[in-house]
Amino acid sequence: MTSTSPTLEHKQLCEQLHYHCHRYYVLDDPEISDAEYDRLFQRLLELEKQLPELAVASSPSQRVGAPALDAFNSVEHRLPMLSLDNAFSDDELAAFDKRVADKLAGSYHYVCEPKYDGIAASLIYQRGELIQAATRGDGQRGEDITQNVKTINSVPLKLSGEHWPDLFEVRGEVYMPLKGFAELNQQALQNGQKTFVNPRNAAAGSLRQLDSKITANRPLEFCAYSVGFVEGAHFADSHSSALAKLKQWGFLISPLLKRVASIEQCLDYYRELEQQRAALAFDIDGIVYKIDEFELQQQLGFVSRAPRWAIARKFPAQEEITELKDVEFQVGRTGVVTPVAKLKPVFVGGVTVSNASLHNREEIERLGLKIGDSVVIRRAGDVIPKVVSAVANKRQSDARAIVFPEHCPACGSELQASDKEVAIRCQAGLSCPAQLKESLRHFASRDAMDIDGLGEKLLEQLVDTGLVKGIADLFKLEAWQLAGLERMGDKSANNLVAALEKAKHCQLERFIFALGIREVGQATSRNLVRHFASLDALAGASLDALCEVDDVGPIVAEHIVHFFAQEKNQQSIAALIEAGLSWQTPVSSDARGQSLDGQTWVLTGTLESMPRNDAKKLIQALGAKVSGSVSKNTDLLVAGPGAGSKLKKAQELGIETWDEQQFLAFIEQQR
Ligand code: D41
Repeated sequence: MTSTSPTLEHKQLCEQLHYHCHRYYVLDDPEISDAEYDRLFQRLLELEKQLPELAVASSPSQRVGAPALDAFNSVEHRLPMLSLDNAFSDDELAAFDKRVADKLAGSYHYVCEPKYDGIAASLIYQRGELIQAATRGDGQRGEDITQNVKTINSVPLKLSGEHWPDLFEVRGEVYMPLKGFAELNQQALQNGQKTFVNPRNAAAGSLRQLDSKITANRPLEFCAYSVGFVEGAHFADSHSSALAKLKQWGFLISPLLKRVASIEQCLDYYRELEQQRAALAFDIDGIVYKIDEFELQQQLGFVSRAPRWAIARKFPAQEEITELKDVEFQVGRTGVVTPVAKLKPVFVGGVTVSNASLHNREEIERLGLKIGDSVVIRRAGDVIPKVVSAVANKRQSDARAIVFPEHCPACGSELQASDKEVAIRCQAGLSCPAQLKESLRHFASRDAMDIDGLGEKLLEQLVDTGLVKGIADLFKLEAWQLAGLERMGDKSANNLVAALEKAKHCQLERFIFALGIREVGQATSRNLVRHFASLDALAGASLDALCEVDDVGPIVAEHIVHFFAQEKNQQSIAALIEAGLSWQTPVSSDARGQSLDGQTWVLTGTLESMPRNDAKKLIQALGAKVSGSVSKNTDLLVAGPGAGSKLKKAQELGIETWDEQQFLAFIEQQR
């Protein structure tokens, strides 16, 4: 029997763990299960416990963190870490390109890359092992954060491949992906700790920990964007080829890089990325353009602290400061009273914002807000604007406390705080005009009963004039009553009556969604119909029976039972049926052309012929799931114009991809 020596076993384990860590964190394509990885890792720790000399600096065990430091050492950068000049408009970018063209004799290329919104860092590798990591600091000197950087899973502790220089520096950005950021803040909330304002602050705070065991639990990533000093082999003639080498050696390189030959293409890239920005997994604050050829970079040289061969084109800011002028209290569909910040209008994330959600009383207390404060507003992508903090030491003496109402601002009934949740609710149900309006709005919305012409202003009038006191009253409206309302002519009145008539014949799953049962969204409604097939069966279902439905847990089940147990809801449904509402249960997908049961499709880019949501419904109606991200389990990707990283990933994974024409042709066949 042969037994491997502990040293050899340790070496093999290190190699396996480096390999699988790279596959998981850099390539996003693991080969082994998490459990298997953990088993290898535990074995490594066991060996190092027996023979502590095996725990060398490049061992994967170093990723769990080291003993806490008293302070960070200061380190001097061998080559200064330069800053980037900014261009805030197309004109400024064109002026930059003109300066470049004037200085260079022949043609040149640009590499376009997203500007990650994180913390710049310098990593030094000797004989292929990470020996030091530092912050950028003032560009001349930074802080030694080696222990912290070692905990970042996408940083190779040992390089793969070959022919790396003996000693060299890799520069890049440490950042926190949005998903990890959301989870971290969620945890902080649950533990009663302070949340981070944005992913950038969270990344900075995580890197600044003297105890690297804390950093090890923070979801950080490192994306390499340039090479600093190099000793030994010269390995590239251009920025793009240097990055390609870094990729081979195990670094995460932005998947969105593009090499282009003209400033027009640089502008196109900006527009493309601006479109994709909201869907990216991480925050970016602009685009960086770099001259690709190293020789030309050298010819261009530097001005003070910034290279003449690179520039950052900034996106509109996602955070701005403005004044909190007042706080209003809105009553939602389920009676929850939400404080809403009324702001001095401010341009942020590409739109003018004058309202922002404040969530609940706890949030206001956490932020320590008063009316009159200067507040930081954040609007990322298409997310609802949020007040993220009050600007400390800018408070005026006349700032007023925010007082929570004791009575519903819409119906005057007494508000109640439940002990199970933070929310404060109006208990009046549909007799509260605010709840009635919100319920009607939800009922009529596109994804629910899809009643055309029943806009917000009209609903307001219908409730305020008393024409509609319950949802079923909608179907009793007559054209002459409608025509008497503001901004309603005979034609729109007739159209609305026709739309209501049409809506009477609906699908059961839409009707269930339209009822507005708490936490029952479109997907759950669909699953409920698949399972129970009729409204009566659903209304009579027990908690246990409900829990058997896909995606339904005890809480949702409870909401459903509670909803159907309430007499006023039973009356509402009876009144709707009385008013002529009827529905068909869905035709099983087998009855039509091809069934997509069990398949997972992904939609990306914009579709020209229909909103993406409609395409989603068509696919779901055929039995497939529609997922937001491409993985090995994806069966097919439909890519419209502007498709980016998802398309690329699908191609890399060899997943079948259709353009819009192919998709439309397929849908046509199914009809
Ligand atoms: O993604 C970034 N934040 C990023 C930052 C990037 N993609 N490229 C960068 N390139 C440079 C030069 C051209 C100076 C090598 C940078 C930065 N600098 C940078 N980050 C912070 C200061 C400068």
